[in-house]
Amino acid sequence: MKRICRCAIVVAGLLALQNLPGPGRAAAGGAAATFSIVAAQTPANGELNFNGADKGRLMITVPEGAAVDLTLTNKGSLPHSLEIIPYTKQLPAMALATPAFPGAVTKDPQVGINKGQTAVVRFTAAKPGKYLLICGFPGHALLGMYGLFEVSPSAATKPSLVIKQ
Ligand SMILES: [Cu+2]
Repeated sequence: MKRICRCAIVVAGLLALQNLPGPGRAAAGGAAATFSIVAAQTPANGELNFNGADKGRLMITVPEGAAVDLTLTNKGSLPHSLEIIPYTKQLPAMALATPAFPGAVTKDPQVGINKGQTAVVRFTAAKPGKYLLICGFPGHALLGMYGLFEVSPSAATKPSLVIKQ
């Protein structure tokens, strides 16, 4: 019985720790939104897809203030990258110089990462609204390598990643 009680205290303590602000977490207590993004997961759209989805069919939603953590893995034969940019119907020819949020871009997005490589992007979703998640390698977003990224004004929104068929 004593043993069980001690375990319960440890578990409660760990749960409390998870809610504390720390590296990669919003100081304001924003939810952690962690997603795995795979460039060229399938051959769809000439491999220009994220998690198999092209042309805005991948949709990520996070609450305002979320500490977003995106891990990009490249399974394709071409270089790929990831950048969050403000929503636009005029897809850019390549990565923008400045992402929508500080840190919301992989290193050297116009060069990208190669097959088998991984890059992590961490940022705070500080402003509600609609954004695009694009591949910044020249030509890829224009050819359909982009998804939608939405920041909900409601802190109660659960982070989600949906692929529209
Ligand atoms: Cu790409």
